[in-house]
Amino acid sequence: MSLIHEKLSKTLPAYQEIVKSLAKSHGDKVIDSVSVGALLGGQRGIKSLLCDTSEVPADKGLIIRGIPVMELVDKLPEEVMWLLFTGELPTASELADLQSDLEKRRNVPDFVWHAMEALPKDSHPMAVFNLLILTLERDSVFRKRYDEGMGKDEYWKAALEDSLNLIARIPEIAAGVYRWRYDLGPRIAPKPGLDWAANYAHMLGVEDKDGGLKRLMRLYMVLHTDHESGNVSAHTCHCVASALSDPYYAVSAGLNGLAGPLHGLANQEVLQWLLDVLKKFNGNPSDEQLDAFAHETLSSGRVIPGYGHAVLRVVDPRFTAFLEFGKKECPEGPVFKLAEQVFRVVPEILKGIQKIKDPWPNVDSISGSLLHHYGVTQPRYYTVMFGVSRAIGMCSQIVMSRAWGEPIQRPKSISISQLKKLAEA
Ligand code: NMX
Ligand code: MLT
Repeated sequence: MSLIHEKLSKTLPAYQEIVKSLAKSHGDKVIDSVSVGALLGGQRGIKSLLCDTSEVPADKGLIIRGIPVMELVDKLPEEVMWLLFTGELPTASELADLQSDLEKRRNVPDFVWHAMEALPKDSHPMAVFNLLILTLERDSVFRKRYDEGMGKDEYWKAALEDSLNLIARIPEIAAGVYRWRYDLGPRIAPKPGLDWAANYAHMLGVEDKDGGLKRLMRLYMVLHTDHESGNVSAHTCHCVASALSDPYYAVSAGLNGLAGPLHGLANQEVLQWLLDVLKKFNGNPSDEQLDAFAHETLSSGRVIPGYGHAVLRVVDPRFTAFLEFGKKECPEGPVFKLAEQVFRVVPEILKGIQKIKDPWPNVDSISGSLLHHYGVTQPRYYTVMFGVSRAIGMCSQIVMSRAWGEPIQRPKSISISQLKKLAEA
């Protein structure tokens, strides 16, 4: 048994007892209410989900298991993975055990590549990536064990098996999509001994002379792992997994939500927007030119991608982490410099628009400028990278939910006329 199994076997069963006793002793206690505005406004702010892996206070941003994300920027994604699953950072031997466990599990079956090669080349990389994750469902341990009649207290163990297999294989799948989609030549095999994120960078096959892409990928994979459970991808994943669909179904479903332009696809939209600016002004613009370009975008009815957030009301700390990385690693890169300039110009414009609640940059406003600097120049691929990392958070949330025994989700809907009646009563 790997150390992560051992550790969770000791800690997870207790959650079910806590939840059972809360339901028994406080089942009728009201912790929130639903206003008409909240119902019509995308359920914003209603406390109706459980998530132990991370939290996102509006005035602070991402905190993973009690640790602010800015304190995790020098960690490896595998360390943050251990933290998400167990609630603690790993010791050196726990980290080594997890890394060797992932290495043993990472062989991608041939049928995955056959499925990829059957698709039209101009498919969106996110559609290809999500579909390939779904093909792995064939080997789901959770589904197999469910069919054999496993008991409820075994659910989290089977979900953990699928999660580890999925996380082990996902960088190779994502890199395979990149090389196939952009005709970059044969797939590149993982390199034994390289850490998870560096191996992903290696398998992309992008020239990485000074190891900058590997350093960026480690940070990128840490920053995107989790963002509590109300965001579209995590929320979707929870809902699907609550029907006891296995982690492959649930993560693939969550990633389909990530592919929307208001969520994870915003990183693609941002880079495209930045490249449009550079093209229009034949290089980096003046602040006045950039201001005019942003106003043009807004007056055409579009959003400024990478700005605003459903929860945050401050600069996203994940943005700050990338900004600091860029200032150190590529301060003169033209796209990075433009992303910095947008940060200086755009919040002032958005602050002047009353309906916008958060004028500040989110993680997507800058990530692509760094990828572009290191030679990953195809914006339509960027959300796949977000997805590789977010799969870790989604899997940790699935395992937690199966451990505390989350039942099938089934909120109640009402019709517009019923809402009108209730509102006017
Ligand atoms: N540019 C223009 N308009 C905006 C922006 C923006 N960046 N942000 C919000 N608004 C508008 C929004 O469209 C809405 O307009 P309307 O009432 O006409 O529909 C109004 O301001 C109120 O929106 P908020 O309550 O401030 O934001 P909400 O919680 O509804 O949405 C986002 C949050 C993130 C969807 C929104 O800020 C947005 O569309 N931002 C740009 C896309 C983006 O960067 N998404 C990535 C989010 C992070 N992620 O990785 O998932
Ligand atoms: C995320 O990382 O999921 C995004 O910032 C969106 C969100 O939290 O709503």
